[in-house]
Amino acid sequence: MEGIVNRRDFVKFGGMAALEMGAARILRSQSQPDAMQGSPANAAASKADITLRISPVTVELTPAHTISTIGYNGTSPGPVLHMREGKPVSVDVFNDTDVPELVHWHGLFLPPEVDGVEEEATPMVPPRGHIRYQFTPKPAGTRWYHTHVMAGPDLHRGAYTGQFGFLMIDSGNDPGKYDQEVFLALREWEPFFSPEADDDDEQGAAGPQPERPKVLDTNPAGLEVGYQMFSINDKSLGGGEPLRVRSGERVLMHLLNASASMHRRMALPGHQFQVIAMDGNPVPTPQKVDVLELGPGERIDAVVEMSAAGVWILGDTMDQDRNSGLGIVVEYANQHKQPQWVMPSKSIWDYTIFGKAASQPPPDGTIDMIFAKVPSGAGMFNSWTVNGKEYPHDQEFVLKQGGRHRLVFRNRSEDPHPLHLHRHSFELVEINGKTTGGIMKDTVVVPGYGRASVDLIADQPGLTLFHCHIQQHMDYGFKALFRYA
Ligand SMILES: [Cu+2]
Repeated sequence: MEGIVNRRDFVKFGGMAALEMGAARILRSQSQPDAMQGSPANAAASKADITLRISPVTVELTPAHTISTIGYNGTSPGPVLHMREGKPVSVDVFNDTDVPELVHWHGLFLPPEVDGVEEEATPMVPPRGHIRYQFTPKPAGTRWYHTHVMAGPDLHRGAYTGQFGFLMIDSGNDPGKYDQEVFLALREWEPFFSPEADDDDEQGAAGPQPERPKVLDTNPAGLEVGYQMFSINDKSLGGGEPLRVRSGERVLMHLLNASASMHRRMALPGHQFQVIAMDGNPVPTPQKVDVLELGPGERIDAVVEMSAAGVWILGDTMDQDRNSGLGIVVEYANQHKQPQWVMPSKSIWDYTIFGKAASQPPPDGTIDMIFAKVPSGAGMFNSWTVNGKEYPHDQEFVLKQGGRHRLVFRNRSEDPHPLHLHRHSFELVEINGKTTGGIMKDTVVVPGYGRASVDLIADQPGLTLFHCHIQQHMDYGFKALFRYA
C-alpha cells in the first residue's frame, strides 16, 4: 500500500513540475525532440504497459477493395485498449512515419504534457522516433485515442488517416448486464475535395434556429471533403463477418463516430437502442430510441435486446453511405435470409430526453462563444472564427480555478459543429432553449444556427484546447485555448 501512495505522489509531483516549465518544454521539443521521452519516472528502459506503433497499414474493406493508410500496431482501427481507472499506466509510442505525430487520449482528465495536443505543448512523437506517455487514466467509461495533428490541405494526414481506436477505462464495477459487448467505430475512407459537403443536415434544417443571423453571408463557399468508401471498424457492409446474435440476448454496443467530418444517424430495423451512456458517461435517464445520432468524436453506449429474429442491417440512415459500406449485418442464429434494411421514421435527436431536470447552481461567470464561417476565407477553403477571430486568440478565454463557468456556444453557421473540450467534461445545461441536467459530455453537437450552453467546473489546471472536431474546421481557425488565471 505504501508503495502505491508513493508512486502516486511522484506522478503528481512530476505533473506539477512539468506545468511550471511549460515554456521550456516547447523549446526543448523544437530543438531536440528526443529529449522529451523521459521524465525521471520513466528513465528506466523497462517495458511499457502498452505499446503503440504508428505505421503504414492496409485495410481490406471488402475482398475487392483494400486501402492504404496510417494505423496503429498494423491495423486500423487500432486495438481496443483497456486501462484501469486510477491505475498509473505507461504507453510507448513509436512513430514509424516520416512526419511528427501526436496521440490524443480523448475524454480523459490528463495534464497538458501528455494530453497529445501541440497547442497545449505536448511534445510531438518525432518522425522515426519514440516517446513514452505516463499518466493515471480517469474517468471510467468509453474513451478513444486518435492522432491530433493538423491536416490542412493534406487528405493523408490527421483524422483522414486510420489513427484511431477505442480506449476503455474500466472502473472495476461493471455490472455486466449484457451477453455480448461489441465495438463499432464508424468511419469513411478515400477522401476527396468537393464543392459540396457530403452531409445531410436534417436536424439543423428542422429544428429551431435561435442564432440565425438576419443577413446571411452569401459569398461562394470553399471546398469541403467527401468520401468514396465507408465502414464499421475495418469492414464495409457485407465485406466482413456478420455480428452473430441469439434471440433474447442483450448486446452492449459501443458506438464511436471516428469520422473526420461526417455526422451519423444509425438504425437497426426491428430493434431499439437503450442509450445508457453518452461520451462514456452514464446518462441520468436511459431511454430507448430508434435512431442514434453521433457527431464526429461522440460515443454512445447502448444496449440492444435481440427480440426480432432475422437478418438485419445495422447501418447509417443515409442510403448512399450505407450502400457504400457504412453498416454491418446482424444475423440471428439459424437465420439465413438476405439482410433487411427498413428506413426508420423521421426522428429528431434530442440529448435532453436522457437528462434530468436542470438543477445547476448559478455559474460564477459566463463565457460567450460565437462561431461563424468565412466563405472561402482560406482561399480554396472556408475559414472559421470564434468571437470574430481565427485561432489564436490573445488570452481571451480564462478560467478561474474551482469556478463554475457557463460556456454559451452560439452557432452562427448552417453546419452542425461537434464542439470538443480537452481534459475536462462539461454538463449540458441547455440546447436550443431546452434545459436539462446531469448529462456529462466532452463533445456536444450544436445544430446549424443553434445554441448550446454547458457548465464547466475548472478543476484541471493547465492549457486546455477547445475546438470543432471536424478536422477541416479545426485546421482553418475553429479552435481556442483556455487558460487558468
Ligand atoms: Cu465545425
